[in-house]
Amino acid sequence: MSIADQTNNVVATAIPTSHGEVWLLPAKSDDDLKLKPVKQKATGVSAVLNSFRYAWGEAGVVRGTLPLLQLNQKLGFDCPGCAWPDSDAKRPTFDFCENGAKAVAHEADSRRLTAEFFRAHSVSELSTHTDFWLEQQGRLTQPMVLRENATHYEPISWSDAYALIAKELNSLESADRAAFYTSGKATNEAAFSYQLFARQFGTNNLPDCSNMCHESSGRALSKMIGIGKGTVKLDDFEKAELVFVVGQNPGTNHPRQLAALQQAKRNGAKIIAVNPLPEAGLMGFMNPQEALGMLGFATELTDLFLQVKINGDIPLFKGIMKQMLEWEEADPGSVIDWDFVNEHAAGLDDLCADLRSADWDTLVTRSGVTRESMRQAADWVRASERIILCWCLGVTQHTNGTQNVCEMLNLLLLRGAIGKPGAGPCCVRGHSNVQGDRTMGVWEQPKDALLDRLQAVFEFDPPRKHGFDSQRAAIALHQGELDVFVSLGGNYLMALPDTRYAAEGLARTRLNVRIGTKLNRADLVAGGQSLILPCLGRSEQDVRPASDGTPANKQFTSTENSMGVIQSSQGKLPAASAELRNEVAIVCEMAAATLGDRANNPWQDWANDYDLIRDGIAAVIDGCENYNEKVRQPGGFYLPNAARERQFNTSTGKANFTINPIPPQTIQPGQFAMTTVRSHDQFNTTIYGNHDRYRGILNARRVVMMNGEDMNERGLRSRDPVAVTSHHDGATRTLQDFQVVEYPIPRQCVAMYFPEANPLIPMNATDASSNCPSFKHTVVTIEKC
Ligand SMILES: Nc1nc2c(c(=O)[nH]1)N[C@H]1C(S)=C(S)[C@@H](COP(=O)(O)OP(=O)(O)OC[C@H]3O[C@@H](n4cnc5c(=O)[nH]c(N)nc54)[C@H](O)[C@@H]3O)O[C@H]1N2
Ligand SMILES: Nc1nc2c(c(=O)[nH]1)N[C@H]1C(S)=C(S)[C@@H](COP(=O)(O)OP(=O)(O)OC[C@H]3O[C@@H](n4cnc5c(=O)[nH]c(N)nc54)[C@H](O)[C@@H]3O)O[C@H]1N2
Ligand SMILES: [Mo]
Repeated sequence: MSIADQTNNVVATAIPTSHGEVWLLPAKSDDDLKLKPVKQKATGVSAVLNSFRYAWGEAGVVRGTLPLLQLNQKLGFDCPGCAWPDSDAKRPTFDFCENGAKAVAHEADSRRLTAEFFRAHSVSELSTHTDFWLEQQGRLTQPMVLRENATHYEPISWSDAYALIAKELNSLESADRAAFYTSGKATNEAAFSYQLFARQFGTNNLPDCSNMCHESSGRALSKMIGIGKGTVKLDDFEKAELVFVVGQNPGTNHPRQLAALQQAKRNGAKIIAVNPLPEAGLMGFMNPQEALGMLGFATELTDLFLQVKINGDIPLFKGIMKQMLEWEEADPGSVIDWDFVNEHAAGLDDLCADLRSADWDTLVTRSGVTRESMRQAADWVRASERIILCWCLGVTQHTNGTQNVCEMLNLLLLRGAIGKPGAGPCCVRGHSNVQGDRTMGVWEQPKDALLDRLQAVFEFDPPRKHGFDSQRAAIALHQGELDVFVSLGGNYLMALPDTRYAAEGLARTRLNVRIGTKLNRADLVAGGQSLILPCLGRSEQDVRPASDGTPANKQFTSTENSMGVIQSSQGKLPAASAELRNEVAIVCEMAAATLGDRANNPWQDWANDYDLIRDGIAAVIDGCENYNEKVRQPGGFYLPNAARERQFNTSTGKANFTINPIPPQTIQPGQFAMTTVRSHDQFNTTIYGNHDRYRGILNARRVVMMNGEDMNERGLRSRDPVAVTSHHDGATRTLQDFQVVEYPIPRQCVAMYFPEANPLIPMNATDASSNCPSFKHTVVTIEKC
């Protein structure tokens, strides 16, 4: 099939590279869509069965069960799934969820990608398969190289691979012509070593996945409470009176959070969910840890479901606060926590003026939520001292993502709901160590304090110029400003907006390097040369050579969860291949080969003894003093968090209220706001299967979820084939061959799956403050085809 046959008004199907034509979406859709009713509750016995079915299917009974029992245990290993914390107290034997089990089984996979496999399939041929198929081929087993103009990957030794990287990096005319991407699974030791290596090499080009994820949360929290993290701990859920869950699908993406919500509920808390979709996990929950759950009795979770329109969160929260202000003005002292506000907060007058000037009709139409529902929410807020606010991507991935978070935080501050038991912001992170990577210095905009410490400890001049984040690196690649692109894990290509643009950029480098466990499409879109460096997974033993060369040095790593707890993680399974190395060792060996005696730390020793790296962390990172000792405590330790103690290290020394305007109306009649979501069978770009069980969408991912009345107006029925066209800044992008599915979503809103929808998302629609791409709001039109 040639490109010309397929590109007829369709974006991102295939691009030419020096290694052949590379498909960005599978050439043909083989979906056999089945629809079932949308589920009203999450987990229960089917989830447990699914965990084991999946684990045994991919990994075999022994290799599949063993790691499940080690998961999230003190002295076990940290789940490579999400960043939800573990209990500080005793942990249940089965402390994992269906999707954590899938992540582990995916890693414990018994299939292997050997040199024969790469000999048998050209890069171009591999690219005709789905992302699901690519990862299904098994674990990478040895370093592979795609040489200049070659069509196939071939084996390369570790030392030759490092020599190639060193040669390319050291021949760059400027260190800023290289970029070092991090995906949030990287452990603290890997992340600390990686940022140090990049900076010793001479650049702050350290884009990371959090640029596309919670960057908006970090910006908002820093501005308002002086720390870019949430403040609640797990046991705060037991004490809360009211919990908001905004723009989040915990039943799929953070299933263990449901147990915390259930506990809150049993202790009398009310739960308010804010989402355009009635997600199963928000509505009801059957705890698989409990016999009752096994028998099928669900706890109803949500007391009030506020079905906002896509990007209707600011008008909604403004409405709730406007109502609160009206009550406060009628009965002073009855709503606002004046003790907190007078002592700890700044800027209330401006917020009040903003709320007074907001117009009720606009708030209601723009949010899609009735005034009665806003009044109900306001009433519960007024009646609660202890309020927790949880949120995730539904609010952060907008052009006004930072303001979305700010507006919600205003509500917490009005009630003084921070820095006391049972209250505060709970920024629910994504990747299992995305928070830790930032703590360790992976940031393209480092603070001077961090660079000063690196300078003092490692005796070099760190670059001071800020580097590229994920979106800016994509633009730099496209403009030919980057020659070497290194990825510590992840799938930068498919994670970015505008897949075609991203691919064209990546194909312009001289060298791409990716450290990973499995093959993905990012390995197929290569510039001049490409290296795949295979690494161990979290669940696997890591034995490094001792000083006499014998393999005796058992290593462990550490991670930080969503609530600022750092703990150790040590795998128990035998390595998938004897050739595999931990990504920590790979980073250190890359640094040793590239920097030679330009670095004052012994990189090769660091590669074999991670205690040395942890000594470096202790010397540089705040709160990590005595890191080696503290991280060995069972259950780990909490990082300091001043906002938790009501000390706000902001510009005013207080918690700052902020003003956040209602976003401009962008959807014209006939258009839709399109959001992208994860299905129940994926971890980001890793697709485990084609079912989205809770949403009742089976066997297919190329779908568009749409309101029934919108479908009737267009004469559409479920399963009809449609083309979706996005509109931004005068440019259009079209995807054909999708199927429409009737779904209980607000009118003029549609949802599609990430990453299939990414070719539609413009690269230049980002948040003004965080630069996070607008993955949750793209203007589209939909035509029957
Ligand atoms: N099993 C599994 N676990 C995961 C992941 C995974 O892919 N699979 N990914 C991990 C990562 S990296 C992350 S960052 C997290 C992601 O966790 P989530 O943020 O839960 O992930 P999404 O599927 O993107 O879901 C976004 C939610 O926001 C809602 N939403 C969409 N637009 C809007 C809006 O405008 N306003 C509001 N209020 N809501 C909106 C959607 O309906 C959906 O429920 O999960 C982590 N955990
Ligand atoms: N449209 C749309 N786009 C989005 C989003 C969205 O909601 N909508 N979400 C964004 C978000 S929140 C994120 S975090 C990004 C995700 O972006 P990334 O973090 O870049 O992508 P992942 O899909 O998590 O990476 C999967 C790959 O990681 C590798 N891997 C797995 N385990 C390991 C390991 O232990 N070590 C190493 N070195 N590699 C490993 C495997 O090779 C696998 O193929 O996508 C972003 N893109
Ligand atoms: Mo994420």
